[in-house]
Amino acid sequence: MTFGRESSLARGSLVVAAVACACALFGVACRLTEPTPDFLVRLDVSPSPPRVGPATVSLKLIDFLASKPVSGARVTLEGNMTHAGMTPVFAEAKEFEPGGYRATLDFTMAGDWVVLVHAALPDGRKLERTLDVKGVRAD
Ligand SMILES: [Cu+2]
Repeated sequence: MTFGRESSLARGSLVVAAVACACALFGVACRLTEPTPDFLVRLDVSPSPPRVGPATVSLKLIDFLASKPVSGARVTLEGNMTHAGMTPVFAEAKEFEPGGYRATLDFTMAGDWVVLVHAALPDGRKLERTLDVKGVRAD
Protein backbone atom coordinates (compact mmCIF):
# COMPACT_ATOMS: atom_id res chain seq x y z
CA MET A 1 0.00 0.00 0.00
CA THR A 2 2.58 2.50 -1.14
CA PHE A 3 -0.10 4.91 -2.21
CA GLY A 4 -1.71 5.03 1.23
CA ARG A 5 1.63 5.74 2.89
CA GLU A 6 2.42 8.52 0.46
CA SER A 7 -0.90 10.21 0.88
CA SER A 8 -0.66 10.13 4.66
CA LEU A 9 2.83 11.65 4.44
CA ALA A 10 1.47 14.31 2.11
CA ARG A 11 -1.31 15.05 4.56
CA GLY A 12 1.24 15.31 7.36
CA SER A 13 3.24 17.98 5.59
CA LEU A 14 0.07 19.81 4.67
CA VAL A 15 -0.92 19.91 8.33
CA VAL A 16 2.51 21.24 9.31
CA ALA A 17 2.31 23.91 6.63
CA ALA A 18 -1.18 24.91 7.71
CA VAL A 19 -0.11 25.07 11.35
CA ALA A 20 2.85 27.25 10.44
CA CYS A 21 0.51 29.58 8.59
CA ALA A 22 -1.92 29.68 11.48
CA CYS A 23 0.90 30.56 13.88
CA ALA A 24 2.07 33.36 11.63
CA LEU A 25 -1.50 34.57 11.36
CA PHE A 26 -2.29 34.47 15.03
CA GLY A 27 1.04 35.85 16.23
CA VAL A 28 3.44 35.09 19.01
CA ALA A 29 0.92 33.69 21.47
CA CYS A 30 0.39 30.61 19.31
CA ARG A 31 2.27 27.64 20.66
CA LEU A 32 2.05 24.04 19.61
CA THR A 33 3.58 21.15 21.44
CA GLU A 34 2.83 18.36 18.95
CA PRO A 35 4.49 18.04 15.53
CA THR A 36 1.26 16.98 13.78
CA PRO A 37 -1.56 17.87 16.11
CA ASP A 38 -5.10 16.57 15.98
CA PHE A 39 -6.13 19.86 17.44
CA LEU A 40 -5.14 23.42 16.89
CA VAL A 41 -5.24 25.59 19.98
CA ARG A 42 -4.96 29.30 19.53
CA LEU A 43 -4.23 31.21 22.74
CA ASP A 44 -4.33 34.91 23.43
CA VAL A 45 -3.92 37.05 26.51
CA SER A 46 -5.20 40.55 26.93
CA PRO A 47 -4.24 43.15 27.88
CA SER A 48 -1.14 42.95 25.74
CA PRO A 49 1.46 43.55 27.07
CA PRO A 50 0.09 41.80 30.17
CA ARG A 51 -0.21 43.61 33.48
CA VAL A 52 -0.65 42.61 37.11
CA GLY A 53 -4.33 42.03 37.83
CA PRO A 54 -7.12 40.25 35.99
CA ALA A 55 -6.28 39.20 32.44
CA THR A 56 -8.50 37.65 29.82
CA VAL A 57 -7.17 34.43 28.37
CA SER A 58 -8.98 33.34 25.21
CA LEU A 59 -8.55 30.17 23.32
CA LYS A 60 -9.92 28.69 20.17
CA LEU A 61 -10.08 24.94 19.98
CA ILE A 62 -10.17 23.44 16.50
CA ASP A 63 -10.39 19.81 15.50
CA PHE A 64 -7.72 19.91 12.86
CA LEU A 65 -8.63 16.85 10.82
CA ALA A 66 -12.36 17.58 10.83
CA SER A 67 -11.59 21.33 10.49
CA LYS A 68 -14.29 22.38 12.85
CA PRO A 69 -14.40 24.05 16.27
CA VAL A 70 -14.65 21.85 19.36
CA SER A 71 -17.70 22.77 21.43
CA GLY A 72 -18.58 21.55 24.89
CA ALA A 73 -15.05 21.14 26.25
CA ARG A 74 -14.28 21.79 29.88
CA VAL A 75 -11.33 24.14 29.88
CA THR A 76 -9.38 25.03 32.99
CA LEU A 77 -6.31 27.19 33.40
CA GLU A 78 -3.53 27.16 35.92
CA GLY A 79 -1.10 30.05 36.10
CA ASN A 80 2.33 29.61 37.66
CA MET A 81 5.26 31.94 37.90
CA THR A 82 8.60 30.73 36.62
CA HIS A 83 10.21 31.18 40.05
CA ALA A 84 9.54 28.97 43.07
CA GLY A 85 7.35 29.71 46.04
CA MET A 86 4.31 31.25 44.39
CA THR A 87 0.76 30.09 44.85
CA PRO A 88 -0.70 29.10 41.49
CA VAL A 89 -3.81 30.86 40.22
CA PHE A 90 -6.70 28.97 38.65
CA ALA A 91 -9.58 29.79 36.37
CA GLU A 92 -12.31 27.97 34.51
CA ALA A 93 -13.07 29.10 30.99
CA LYS A 94 -16.55 29.64 29.58
CA GLU A 95 -17.45 28.95 25.98
CA PHE A 96 -18.58 32.18 24.34
CA GLU A 97 -18.80 30.93 20.76
CA PRO A 98 -18.45 27.47 19.21
CA GLY A 99 -14.95 26.31 20.12
CA GLY A 100 -14.09 29.71 21.62
CA TYR A 101 -13.41 29.83 25.36
CA ARG A 102 -12.55 32.67 27.66
CA ALA A 103 -11.35 32.91 31.25
CA THR A 104 -10.21 35.59 33.64
CA LEU A 105 -6.90 34.79 35.25
CA ASP A 106 -5.46 36.97 37.98
CA PHE A 107 -1.75 37.69 37.57
CA THR A 108 -0.84 38.38 41.17
CA MET A 109 2.75 39.48 40.62
CA ALA A 110 4.90 41.08 37.96
CA GLY A 111 7.31 38.82 36.10
CA ASP A 112 7.22 35.71 33.94
CA TRP A 113 4.26 33.35 34.03
CA VAL A 114 3.42 30.04 32.43
CA VAL A 115 -0.23 29.23 31.89
CA LEU A 116 -1.20 25.57 31.67
CA VAL A 117 -4.34 24.96 29.68
CA HIS A 118 -6.24 21.74 30.28
CA ALA A 119 -9.16 20.85 28.04
CA ALA A 120 -11.41 17.85 28.63
CA LEU A 121 -13.17 17.21 25.34
CA PRO A 122 -16.77 15.97 25.09
CA ASP A 123 -15.52 12.63 23.70
CA GLY A 124 -13.34 12.06 26.77
CA ARG A 125 -10.00 13.02 25.25
CA LYS A 126 -7.78 15.46 27.06
CA LEU A 127 -5.59 18.19 25.70
CA GLU A 128 -2.89 20.14 27.39
CA ARG A 129 -1.03 23.21 26.22
CA THR A 130 1.26 25.72 27.85
CA LEU A 131 1.37 29.41 27.16
CA ASP A 132 4.34 31.52 28.19
CA VAL A 133 3.31 34.92 29.43
CA LYS A 134 6.55 36.76 29.89
CA GLY A 135 7.13 40.15 31.43
CA VAL A 136 3.85 40.81 33.21
CA ARG A 137 4.17 44.45 34.20
CA ALA A 138 3.50 45.97 37.58
CA ASP A 139 1.65 49.03 36.25
CU1 LIG B 1 6.02 35.65 41.74
